[in-house]
Amino acid sequence: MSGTKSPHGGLTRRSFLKTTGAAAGAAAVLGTGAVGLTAMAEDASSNDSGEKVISTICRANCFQACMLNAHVRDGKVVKMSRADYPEDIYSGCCLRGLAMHERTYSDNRLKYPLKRVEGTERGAGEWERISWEQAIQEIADKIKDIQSTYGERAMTFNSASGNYGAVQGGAIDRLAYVTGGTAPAGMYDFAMGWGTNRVMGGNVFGYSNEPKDMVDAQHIIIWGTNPVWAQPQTWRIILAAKDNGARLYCIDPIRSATSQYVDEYIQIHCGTDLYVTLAILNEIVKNDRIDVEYAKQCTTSPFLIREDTGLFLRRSDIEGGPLASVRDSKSLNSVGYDKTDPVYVMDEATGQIALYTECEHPVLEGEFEVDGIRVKTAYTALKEHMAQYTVEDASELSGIPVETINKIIDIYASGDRVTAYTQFGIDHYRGGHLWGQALAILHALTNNLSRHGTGIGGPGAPKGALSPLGQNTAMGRGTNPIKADKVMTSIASCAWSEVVATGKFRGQDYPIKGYIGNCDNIASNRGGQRDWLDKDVKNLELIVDIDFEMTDTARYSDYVLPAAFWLECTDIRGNFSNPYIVYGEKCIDPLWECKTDNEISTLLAEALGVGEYYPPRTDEEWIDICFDSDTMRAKGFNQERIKKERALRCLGTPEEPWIIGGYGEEFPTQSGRAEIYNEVPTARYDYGQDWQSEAKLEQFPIWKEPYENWPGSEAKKKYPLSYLTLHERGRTHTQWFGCETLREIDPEPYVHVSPQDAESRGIEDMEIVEVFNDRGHCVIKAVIDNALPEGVCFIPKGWQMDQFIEGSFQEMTLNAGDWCAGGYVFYDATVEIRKWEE
Ligand SMILES: Nc1nc2c(c(=O)[nH]1)N[C@H]1C(S)=C(S)[C@@H](COP(=O)(O)OP(=O)(O)OC[C@H]3O[C@@H](n4cnc5c(=O)[nH]c(N)nc54)[C@H](O)[C@@H]3O)O[C@H]1N2
Ligand SMILES: Nc1nc2c(c(=O)[nH]1)N[C@H]1C(S)=C(S)[C@@H](COP(=O)(O)OP(=O)(O)OC[C@H]3O[C@@H](n4cnc5c(=O)[nH]c(N)nc54)[C@H](O)[C@@H]3O)O[C@H]1N2
Ligand SMILES: [Mo]
Repeated sequence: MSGTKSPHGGLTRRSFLKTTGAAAGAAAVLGTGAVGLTAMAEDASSNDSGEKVISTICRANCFQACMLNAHVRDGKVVKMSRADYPEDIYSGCCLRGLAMHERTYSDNRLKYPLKRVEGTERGAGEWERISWEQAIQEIADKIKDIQSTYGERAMTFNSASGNYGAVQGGAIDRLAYVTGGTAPAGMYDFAMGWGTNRVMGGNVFGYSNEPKDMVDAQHIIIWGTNPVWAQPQTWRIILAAKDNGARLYCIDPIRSATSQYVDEYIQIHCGTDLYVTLAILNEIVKNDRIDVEYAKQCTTSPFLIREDTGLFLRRSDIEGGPLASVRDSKSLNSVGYDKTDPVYVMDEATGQIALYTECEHPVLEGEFEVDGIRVKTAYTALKEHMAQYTVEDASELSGIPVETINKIIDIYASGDRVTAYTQFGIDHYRGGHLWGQALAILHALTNNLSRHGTGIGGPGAPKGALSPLGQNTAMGRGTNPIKADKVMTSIASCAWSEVVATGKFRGQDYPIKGYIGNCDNIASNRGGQRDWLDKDVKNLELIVDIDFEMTDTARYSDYVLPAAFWLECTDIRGNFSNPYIVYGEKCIDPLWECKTDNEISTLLAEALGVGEYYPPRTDEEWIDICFDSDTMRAKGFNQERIKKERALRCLGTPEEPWIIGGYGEEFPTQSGRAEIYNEVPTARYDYGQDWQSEAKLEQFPIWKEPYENWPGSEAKKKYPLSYLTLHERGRTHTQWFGCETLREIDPEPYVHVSPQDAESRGIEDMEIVEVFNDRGHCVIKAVIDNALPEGVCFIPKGWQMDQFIEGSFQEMTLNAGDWCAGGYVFYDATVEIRKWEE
C-alpha cells in the first residue's frame, strides 16, 4: 500500500505532489495546446477548506480502470486528480479521466427525456421534451405491443461497453431476461481470445498474465497494438521493463506513437501477421528449437492423434466403454479431453502406449500403430502441417526482410523470457483468431507462457478479477437474481442487421422490430454504418437510446433518455489491466432530470408488468448481489471491504503476480495443458453461417486470407488503400467526442494519408478529401502523415457523424465478422481517397 489513500477526503501531502506531477507531466508530453489541463493540474495544489475529495473510478472501456479523486466544492465537482491503487505500478490517470468533471457539466449532456416530434423523420433532429412518466409509459406500451404482436424476441435489449460498472453497465440487458427478448452477443474484440482460448483456455479474455509481470521480460514484442494511445497505464509497465533491461520491438504497418519508443520497429503489410507467425512456428518446430521438456509435460504435443478420425486415441478406443467426450461437429459444443477418458501417449521407457495422466516420459515425435490404429503425435502432425509456411513466402507477403523474421525466430528460440504484448489490431481482421491460436502455440512450445516475464500480454490478465465480481450477476446472467421464467436469446452482433432485414434467423422466422440500448452507441461503433442508417432504422418500429449525450444512435432514435453520469452514481468494476476490482463512489446527485441506468431499467420493468421479478434495488443492493457468491466469500470480499479499501486484489499477490498455467498450476483447458491441436474446432457463434466448412480446417492454425485488407486482395484492385480506424488517445471509442479541453489537442477528425499517396492524388495537407468505397464515404480534412507507408491511411475512430463534413469514419468498414471467431473485422477494409468536389 502506498499509505496515502484516503477514500473520503483529507488528501495527504504526498498524494498531492503525485497528482500534480502526473497531470502536469501529461500536459507537458502533449506539448502546446493542453492549456486547460495544465491549469487544472496547478489548481490541484490549492486545497481550500471545505473541499471534499471522493475516490471514484473511470468506467470507460479502455481497459485501464483508473482510480480518480473527484474534488467536490459546494456540491460541484471542480476537478479530477489521480487516486492511487494499492500498488504504485497500477496507479495512473489520463487526460480523459482528468476531464471527467468537464464531461459531467458539458453543454452536450442530455438533460430531459426527449421524444422525436411526431411526423418528423428519424434523424431530422426535432425533439420534444417529455416527462419521465410519459416516456416510461409510452416506451413500455410500445415494447409490450411489439412483443405481443411479433413475439417476445422481437424486442432487442442491448448493453454494450460504454460503462464497465457492474450495476449500471448491464442495466438494459437485464430486461431481456425478464421479458424474453433478444440481446446482441458481444463481438467487438473477441476474435483474438477465441484463438488463444483454443490453446490456453481462459476463455476470450483470459489469456494474459498479470501486466506487471512484464517487468521481468527480456524481450517484449509489441504486436498489433498501440499502448501509448490505447493503454497508457500498461505502457508505463512496458517502460519499467525497458528500464529493467528488456528489449522492445513493435510490429505494425504504421509508425505508431508506440513505435517511436521501441528498440526496433518492424514494418509489416496489413493483414499478414498470421502468415508471418505461421512461418516462425514452422521454423521453430522444423528445427526443434522448442523447450522439449516443457512441450512433453505441459502441452499436448505428445498426445496421439488417430490417422483415420483425426481424434485423439483414448482409453475408450482401446478398452471399450463409453466415450466420455463430446464429439459433435454440428453444434458449437466444444470438444476436449475428458479426464475420465484420457488420451494416450507413447511411453519412452516401455515403447508402449500409456495414459498421459500416468506417463512420466512420453515420446514427443513419431508415427505408430496401436491395435491396428495408425497414430502420430500431435507434435509430429504439427510439424507436417506447418511445413507449407516458409519464411521466404512470409517475407514476400509481409514485406518484412527474411533476416528480420529469422531474428524473431532466434529470440523465441533463445530461451530468453519473451512477452508478446498485443491487443486488437490483428483481431480486427478475418482470421484474427488464428493469429491468436498460432501465437499461443509458439509461446507454449518455447515455454513462453507460464514463466515470469513471458506470456501473451493484453487485456484480461485478471480473468478472475472479472469472474468473481459477478459482473454478469448484476447484468442478469450467471447466478441470476432475476427469477423470471423467460429465455433470453442472443444473436451475434454481426448477424443482427441481417435478421432485422430478413426476419429470419438460422432459417427460422425471427422478426425483430424494436431496439433499446444503454452504454452503447451501436450506430457509430458497429461496422458498416450505412446498414444502420439505410436498413435498421427503416426496419425497426421502435428505437430507444439511453445515454449522456446526443450520439449517432440517439440522433436516430424515437426516444432518448438521459442517464446519470459516472460521478452521479455508485458502481464497482472488474478490470482488464490489473487484478483488482475497484469501487466508484457517487460524488454528486444526478444532474437535471437524469436518472441512473439502474433506475431507468427498473421503471421500465415495472411499466412492462414484470416488476415482481425485478424489485427496485439501490446501487448498493446490486453491489451486494455481486458479492453474493462462493468465490467472493472465499476471498473474504464484500461491499464493506471494498468501500473501505477501494480496490481488492482478486488474483496473485503483489509479490507473486498472477500467471496463467504458472507456479506448477494447470492451464484452464480440459487437458490442463496448453493444447496445440484441436480435435473438432468450433465457431464461437452459430448464426446460420456455414462455419463448419471453415472450422474443420482449423485443427492447427492455418493461413486464412483477410476479406479485403491484405496485399493479394481483390478489393485492393478497386480500392487500393488499407483503411484503419485507430483507437485515439483523446477518446474512448465514441466518448469524450465533445470534450472542449481535449479538442484543444485534437480539434476535429482528419484522415491521415502517406506523403506518397497524397502526392499521387494531388492532395495538399489540410485539404478536404473524400474517403470512400462501395459501402459509404466520409468527407474530411486530410493530414499528410510521415508515419504512414504508401498504401495505408487511417481515421482515428470515435467522432460522431455531425463532426464530419459528410458521412463518417464508420461507413466504409464491414458489418461482418469472421465466420468462426465472430469478431468484427473493423480493420479489414480498403478505400480510395480523392479531392472533394461538391
Ligand atoms: N484512448 C483509447 N484507449 C482505448 C480505446 C479507445 O477507444 N481509446 N479502446 C479500448 C478498446 S475496447 C480496445 S479494443 C483497445 C484497442 O487497443 P489497440 O489494439 O492497441 O488499439 P488500436 O488503435 O486498434 O491499435 C492497433 C495497432 O495495430 C496496428 N495494426 C493495424 N493493422 C495491423 C496489422 O495488420 N498488423 C499489425 N501488426 N498491426 C496492425 C495499428 O496500426 C495500431 O497501431 O484499446 C482500448 N483503449
Ligand atoms: N471502425 C471501428 N469501429 C470500432 C472499433 C474499431 O477499432 N474501428 N473498435 C470496436 C471496439 S474494440 C469496441 S470495444 C467498440 C466499443 O463500442 P461501445 O461499447 O459502443 O463503446 P463507447 O462508444 O465507449 O460507448 C457507447 C456509449 O455508451 C455511453 N455510456 C457510457 N457510460 C454510460 C452509462 O453509464 N450509461 C449510459 N446509459 N450510457 C453510457 C457513451 O456515452 C457512448 O455513447 O467499438 C468498436 N468499433
Ligand atoms: Mo474493444
